[in-house]
Amino acid sequence: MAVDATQPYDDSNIFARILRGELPSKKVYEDEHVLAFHDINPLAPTHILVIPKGAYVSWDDFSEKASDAEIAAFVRASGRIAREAGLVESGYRVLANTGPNSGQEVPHLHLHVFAGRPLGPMLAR
Ligand code: DGP
Repeated sequence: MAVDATQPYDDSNIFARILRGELPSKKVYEDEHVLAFHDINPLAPTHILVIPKGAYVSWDDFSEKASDAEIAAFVRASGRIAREAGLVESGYRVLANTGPNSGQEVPHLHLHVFAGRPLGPMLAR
C-alpha cells in the first residue's frame, strides 16, 4: 500500500525491523547513522537501498527534521557506497520515493541506488 508521507513514524515497518536485527538483510555498508543493503526484489543488476538509522518516514521528514550530522552522513555514505561498488564510471541512478504519487511502499526513508545496465528513461512515458 502506498505510504502517506505525512503520517507519524511507525516503528513496526520492515526497515525498522531490519535495523533492530529482527529481520535479515544482505548488508553492503553500515556506520553510526546509515545502513545499506541489497533490495529483496532488485529492479537492476545492482539495486541497493540506503537508509538512515534514525526514525524518518520519508525524504520530506528527513530533510526537515534530521540533524546536519545525519544528513551529511547519509549523503556521504550514499556516494561512497556507489563509488566502492564501482558504479561511477558506468553510471547509476539514485531515487527516493516520497508519498502516494511516487509509489513509496515502506514508510522509512530509503534511497534506491540502481546500476549495472542502461536504466532507460527517468520516468515511464
Ligand atoms: P519503495 O516503493 O520506494 O517504498 O521501495 C521499497 C523497496 O523495498 C522495494 O524495492 C522492495 C524493498 N523491500 C521490501 N521489503 C524488503 C525486505 O524485507 N528486505 C529488503 N532487502 N528489501 C525489501
